[in-house]
Amino acid sequence: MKIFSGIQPTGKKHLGNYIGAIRQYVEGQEQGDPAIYCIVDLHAITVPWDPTVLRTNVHDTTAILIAAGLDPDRCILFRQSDVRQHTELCWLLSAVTAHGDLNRMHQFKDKSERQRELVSAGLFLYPVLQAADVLAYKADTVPVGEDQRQHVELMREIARRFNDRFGETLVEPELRIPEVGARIMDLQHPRNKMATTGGSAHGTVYVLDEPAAINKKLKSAVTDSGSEVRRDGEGKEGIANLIEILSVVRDTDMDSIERQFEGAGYGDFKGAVAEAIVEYLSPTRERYEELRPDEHALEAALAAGAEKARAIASETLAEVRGAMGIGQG
Ligand code: AQP
Repeated sequence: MKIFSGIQPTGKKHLGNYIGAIRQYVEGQEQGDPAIYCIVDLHAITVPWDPTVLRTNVHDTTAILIAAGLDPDRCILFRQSDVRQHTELCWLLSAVTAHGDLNRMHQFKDKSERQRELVSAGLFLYPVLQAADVLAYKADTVPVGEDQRQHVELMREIARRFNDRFGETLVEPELRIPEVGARIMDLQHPRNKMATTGGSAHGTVYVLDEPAAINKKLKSAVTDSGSEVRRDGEGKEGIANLIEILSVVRDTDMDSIERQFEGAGYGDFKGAVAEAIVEYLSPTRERYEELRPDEHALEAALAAGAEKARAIASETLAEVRGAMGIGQG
């Protein structure tokens, strides 16, 4: 089974990214043949960016992924812009992508509303580049959080349309969303997902947060005027989110968490969630501190990954170009 997933090089990955995606990447390393993970710097330029910061962020994200458990010898970990087949395939796939489909994408609507100066054509084409990322490797499975469901459905549609028009060439990938933790919510605004852009500072727990910062954010997490630690009922989004987080980080089911905290106050419950998150993230933060200074080693890992990725993607591109009548043939 070929696994593919991409992650943006926003230097500060948050708990939602970790639980929804990075945790699945590490598990996928055992099942993937191969498991391919891409740091998508070309996606990062669809909204305003600083060139120097972007390079730094790629290193930060690489170090976080390795610190979390990705082993560049057991998976293919690379930077998107190092494999030019992604951009070429994006253009080729744009020929079989409906403008109307791109117009319906929730992420485009949300992100374009937030742009003050320029809504770039790149932001509109973001899902086509994402389709190219996955389809270039003929991946069977795409592990992502719930927010990416619509984009994966679109890439399936693009693969189908390509195959109908040019013959069986591309693979329609399956979406893999975790049963628990597919949509971690902002601690201050529990009806909104925890997010890199548009999230609240106190409601977003970062993978690299120190224990004191995590405790403070959990202490001020929004709950409700009730007192019961349970996830169903009017206005329980905040508590439900904390139950879900605790369930993932402790690897226990949500019912037993509700039973354990029956009769306990919200203060004690939040304290337990904070402690569990600190314990969950600390090994990654500590390992990150060791890995991050050696940029040479990070670049070497990315370069080796890009070489392996290029070998696979170039084969697909040759088939796609041939099928479409592009180039010499
Ligand atoms: N709140 C979340 N809960 C569960 N999974 C999540 N993901 C994102 N937010 C949550 C998953 O993380 C992976 C990487 O996402 P990305 O590459 O889009 O990185 P990002 O830009 O840092 O993610 P955000 O927070 O979603 O930022 P915005 O909103 O600015 O784009 C994906 O698999 C995603 O599903």
